[in-house]
Amino acid sequence: MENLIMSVPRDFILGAASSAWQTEGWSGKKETQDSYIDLWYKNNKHVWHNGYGPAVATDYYNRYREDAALMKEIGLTHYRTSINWSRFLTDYENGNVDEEYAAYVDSMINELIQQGVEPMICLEHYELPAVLLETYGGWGSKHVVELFVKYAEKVFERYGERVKHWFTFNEPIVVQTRVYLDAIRYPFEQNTRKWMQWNFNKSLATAKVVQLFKEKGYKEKYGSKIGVILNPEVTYARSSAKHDQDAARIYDLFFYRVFMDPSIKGEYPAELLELMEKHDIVFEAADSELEIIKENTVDYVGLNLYFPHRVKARTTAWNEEVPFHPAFYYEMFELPGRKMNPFRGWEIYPQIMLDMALRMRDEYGNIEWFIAENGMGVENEFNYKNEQKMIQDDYRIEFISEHLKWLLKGIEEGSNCSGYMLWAFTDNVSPMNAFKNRYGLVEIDLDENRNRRMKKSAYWYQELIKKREISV
Ligand code: BGP
Repeated sequence: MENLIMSVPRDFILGAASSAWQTEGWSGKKETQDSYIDLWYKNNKHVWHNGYGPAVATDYYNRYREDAALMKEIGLTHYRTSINWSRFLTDYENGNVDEEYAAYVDSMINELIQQGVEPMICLEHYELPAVLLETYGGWGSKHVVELFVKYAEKVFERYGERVKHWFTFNEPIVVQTRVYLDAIRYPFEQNTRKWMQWNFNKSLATAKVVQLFKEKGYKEKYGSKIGVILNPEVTYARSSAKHDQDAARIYDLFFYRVFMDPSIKGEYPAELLELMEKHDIVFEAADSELEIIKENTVDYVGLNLYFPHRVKARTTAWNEEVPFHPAFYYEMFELPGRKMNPFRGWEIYPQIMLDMALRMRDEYGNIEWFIAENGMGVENEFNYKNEQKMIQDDYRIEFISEHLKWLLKGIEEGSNCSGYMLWAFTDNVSPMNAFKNRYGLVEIDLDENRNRRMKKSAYWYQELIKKREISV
C-alpha cells in the first residue's frame, strides 16, 4: 500500500471528541454537584499529574464559542462531548433540572450546529453524581439505573429535536475495572463481584434508555440514533498454541464481549457466564432485566481504539489469597520489536483498525459502527514548537494517517464503518494523567491563559477533510 492515494467516502464522518468533565471546568458548578471524578480529584489531588484536574480543565464552559469557531475552521463534521449528569440536575431523585447548566448546554449545542458541526452527545463519560456513589454504591445499584433513565428522559426532552447522535456511556467498563479489578482508582477496592454488577447494570441502563428512546419515537420523528461507546480490547494471542489461544479467548470475553455482546446481540456469551459461575461471581440479573437487554439493542456503536492487547497463558502461579481477577487466566505479553509510542507506553499497531472492522462485519451482523476515539498522547509537546510557537506534531499526522489507511481498507472489505473521531479536539485533562499526555489537534497553553493554538496536525486534518483523500 505504498505511495497510494486512498479516498475517504463522501459521507464518512471526520470529527473529534472530548467530554464534559474533561473540558468544562467548574464555573457555575454548585458544591452539591460533584461527579465521581470531582470527588476523586478533591480527595486525591496529589495523584493527578501536576495537580491539574476537572476544576478548570480547558474552561470550555466559558469558551465554547471560541472552540466551536475553531472546529469550523478545521472543518470538523462532528464533535462528540457529553452532558454532565452531576451538573444537569439539582436533584437526582426527582429529576429537577439545573436551569443555568441546561441553558449552557442549550447554547453550546446551538453554537455547534450554527458552525456546521453535528453534536454527538454522550449521557455519561464518568460523570456519575458523587452522591449516588456515596448513598447507593453507584452503578452497583438498580435504583441508580432508574435515576439514569429519568435523567436521560429530561435530556431528550430538552435537546432531542436538535441532537441526532446519542450515546448512553463512554467506556462503561473503565471505572469499575480500575476501581474493582485493579484497585488503582478511588475508592480503591478490589471486588470482582461488584465489577460484574456494575457491568450488568450499565448494560441494563443502556437497554432501558434505548427502550425509552424507541417509545418516544425519536428515530422516526427526528431521524436520530442511539448507541453506546465501548472500548473493546482487541486481543492477540502470543502464539497459536492452545494454552495461549485459550488465554486470549478468555481475555476477550472479559474485556471485549462483556459489553459488545449484550449491547449488539442482546445477550452475554454463554462461556462468560459459565466462568462467572465457576468463580462464584454472583450478580443480580432478573429474567425480566435480561429480557429488556434482549429486546433493546443499540442502533450503532462507537469504538475507542488506541492499541492492541497481547496476552499469553499464565506462566507464574496465581496467588490464591487475592480475590478472583480475570488475570487468573492470562499474563500480558510484549511483542518483541513492537513499535511503541515512547510517551504513553502504548504499542502502535495501526492494523488493529482492519482487524476490528472485520470482527464487526463477521461477528456483529455488520452493524453500523465508527471509531469514537483514536489518537496519540505525547508528553512535553511544547518541545516541538517552531518559531511561530506552532507544535510540529508530525508523529501525530503519521499516527492518524496510518490508522485511517487501515480503517479505509476495512471499509473496502465491506465493514459498515461510518466515521473516525480523533481523540481529541483540544488537549484536555484525563483521569489522573491530567494534561500530561497531550492529544489535541489544538494546543491548550497552560502558561498563557489556556490559549488555543492549532497544531500542525490541525492544518493537516483540515486539508484531509477538504480533499477527502489521504496519501499512504
Ligand atoms: C480514553 C478515555 C478518554 C481519555 C483517553 C486518553 O480511554 O475515554 O476520556 O482519557 O483515554 O487517556 P490518557 O490521557 O490517560 O492517555
